[in-house]
Amino acid sequence: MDDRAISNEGIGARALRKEDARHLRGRGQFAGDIKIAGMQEIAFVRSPVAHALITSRRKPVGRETDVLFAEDLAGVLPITTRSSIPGYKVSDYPALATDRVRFVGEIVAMCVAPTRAQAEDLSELAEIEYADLEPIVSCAAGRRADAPLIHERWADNLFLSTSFDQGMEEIVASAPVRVDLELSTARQVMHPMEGKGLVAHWDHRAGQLVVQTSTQVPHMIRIGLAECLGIPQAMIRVIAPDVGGGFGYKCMLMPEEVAVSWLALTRKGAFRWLEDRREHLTAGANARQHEYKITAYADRTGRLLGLDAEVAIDCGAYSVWPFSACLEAAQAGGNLPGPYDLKAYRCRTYSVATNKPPFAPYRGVARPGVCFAIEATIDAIARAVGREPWEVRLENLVAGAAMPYTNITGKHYDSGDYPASLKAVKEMIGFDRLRARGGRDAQGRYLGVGFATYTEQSAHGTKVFATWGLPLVPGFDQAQVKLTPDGALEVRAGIHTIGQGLETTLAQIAHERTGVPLRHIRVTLGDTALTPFSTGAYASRGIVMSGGAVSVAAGIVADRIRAIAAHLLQARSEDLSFQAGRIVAGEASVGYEDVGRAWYMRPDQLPDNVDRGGLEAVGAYKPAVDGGVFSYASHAAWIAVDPETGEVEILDYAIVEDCGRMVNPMIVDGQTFGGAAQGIGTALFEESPYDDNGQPLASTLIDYLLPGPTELPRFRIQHMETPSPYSAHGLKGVGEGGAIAPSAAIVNAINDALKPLNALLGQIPATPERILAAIAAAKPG
Ligand code: MCN
Ligand code: SMO
Repeated sequence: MDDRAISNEGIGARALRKEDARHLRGRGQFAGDIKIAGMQEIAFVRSPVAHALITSRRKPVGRETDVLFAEDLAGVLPITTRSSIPGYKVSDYPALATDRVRFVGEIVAMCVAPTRAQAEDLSELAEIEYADLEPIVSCAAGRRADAPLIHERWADNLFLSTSFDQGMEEIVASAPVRVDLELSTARQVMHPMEGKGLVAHWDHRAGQLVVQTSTQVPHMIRIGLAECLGIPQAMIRVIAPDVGGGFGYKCMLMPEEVAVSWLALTRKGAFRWLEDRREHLTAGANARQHEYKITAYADRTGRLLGLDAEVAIDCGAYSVWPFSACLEAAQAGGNLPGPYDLKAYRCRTYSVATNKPPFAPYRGVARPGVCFAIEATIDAIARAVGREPWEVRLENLVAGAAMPYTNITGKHYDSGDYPASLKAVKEMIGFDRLRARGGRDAQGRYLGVGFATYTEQSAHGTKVFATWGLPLVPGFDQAQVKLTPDGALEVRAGIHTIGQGLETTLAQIAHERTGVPLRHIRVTLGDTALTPFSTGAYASRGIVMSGGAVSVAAGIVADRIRAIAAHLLQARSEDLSFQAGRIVAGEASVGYEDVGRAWYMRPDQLPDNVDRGGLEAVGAYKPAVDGGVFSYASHAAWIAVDPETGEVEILDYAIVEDCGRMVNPMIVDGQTFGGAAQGIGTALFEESPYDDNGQPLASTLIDYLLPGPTELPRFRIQHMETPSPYSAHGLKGVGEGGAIAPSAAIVNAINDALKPLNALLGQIPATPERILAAIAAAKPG
């Protein structure tokens, strides 16, 4: 592959984002902006109780066709997520609850009216009676031997339990240092700026159900909808309009999508549902809630010898499609060893069904919890052996010289220098100066520094998903590139831009291969009728997978451009270069429009030896390794804790990051900062608690604290750029990374600050209450 940078618009350019022009002016088109004549709006009746039998339901008299119950949706199949892992239990997730509800917020009825307000009024008139069942609201309750069953056909409340054991026995007997930790992370909701929403209508001309849905994965949604509705995929067109953030929330098929699509299909009309913030907070899929019991073994210098862990995930009531309730635990078990060189590891995971909304992947998928857990463990070992945490961390990290390195859970770390990133971030935060400064500030606040290093697996292959039990999630992508008759370039890819900038970065890659100026490249994404297949934008796969596919397709078109230009210039095609928007041979040059005109309008003048493939090509791509390519970063936080109020202030935050070659360093910065902002939410603020009856306690943004600009530090970032040997252009993903480390770095910093008080925090978010409780519980040193 020709990788020479040919201009300042290609790979590596800080190009302005193409999508910003419309978004900054409020001219984007989101699901809420779509208007179709005669379109009706939907409101859902949702269960007010966590676990109950539905004993009766009655429609308001005269409005029977506008209020729909499960029995009305004849022939619609429940969302069923299968897994190839033995022991996994399938949960049938109905679009509308049939005879039983399993979480507060589960849909019981669908109401249709000309406006949302009228639909909501209607929803008050449906009469539904429930007979309460005992709710399960924690992992511990779900795992009790006498626990009531959430899915009556299951033998227990576990979606799955797994175990891994390699080399521990010897270590347990002989290790000189042992530390024990219990850690937990809160349940969270994802809060994209735009909630979920969709418009479904019947297109009479095409004879197709058209579903315009705010999604990260349009082609996957078509597969899932076809399955649930029992119609051929070709009868469905899924279009992703502008998407105001997804973060994982929009990478699954939702019951609302099935129900509203069914309406459009059967009534041949247009219908819309827009999630409101309260629905998102109380009924939307949840994320993050983990519990860890960890015992780590080390030598007297802090060298990690073995790790023994138990992880329980509060998975909610149903598996989401296609990722299942078990992806989180699979990722947790596989990633807990982190960036460290570990020779012995035991891990049991429990994916527990509870009476809460289903559990979905959220930016970082398990790794924010896992990073918090392993990094707290490293700091605990450092305390046990009396050394600085960064030193112990540094000595345990996989060394640069060991790359590529296959870790104990089989992850193939492809390239990079993890210790170098830690050393760099330690410099950047000014560690020695901060230590010399002492542990209190003028107001009496305790000061602390914390570090965290992680790997971010990106662009996982088909086998990786299969190992996680998900044979339906393939690891490859396709893209189409076409030179128009007037010399512009059209790029089409089935992935979608959800805020992460692919409209721009895919164009940069196409420019890199063809030399067509960026302003003449138009990128169309996320429409099953217009774009080749892609599984979509998730798992930090976009730039590697879709970028790779665009590179392949653009490479094919570039070769054909050269062949035609060579004829026009009477030069050898190897002697041509792309310069300043033209195709150049020595002193002579032609424009892309000359090539377009020659191929499309005057084929009679082209000699027979010119490639007949045309100026349009589909490229398919998967990286040279199936296990994904690994980005990594080290974060450092400097914080102050007020021992009177328990309040934390982030005084400085530094990141040293390596995602291989960066296509657009400005976007990589933005991705990392945005992720880190969400990570800070996880670390300090966000929590979706449930009471003993399974009622959600955070139903407004007053209860659920999202960090805003005033809570966020001015992030500082440095990049390392180690190209992956296994991906096109050496690219690695970066979309999730920023969110992974903040909890770890910040809680390590809090515990560093509170060391003089002997207080230790093992639960996030690190709210003032929890910090004061940790101080109160501290044993005098
Ligand atoms: N990029 C780059 N050079 C690299 C790597 C990435 O320029 N070497 C840029 C690309 O524009 C790419 C973006 O950074 O699109 C993110 O990279 P990648 O890791 O390939 O992630 P995806 O494109 O697959 O996007 C999904 C990813 C995930 S999984 C979540 S969750 C997430 C994230 O991206 N959700 C986001 N970032 C988000 N950003 C916004 N604004 N909104 C979301 O919902
Ligand atoms: S949670 Mo990201 O969509 O993989």
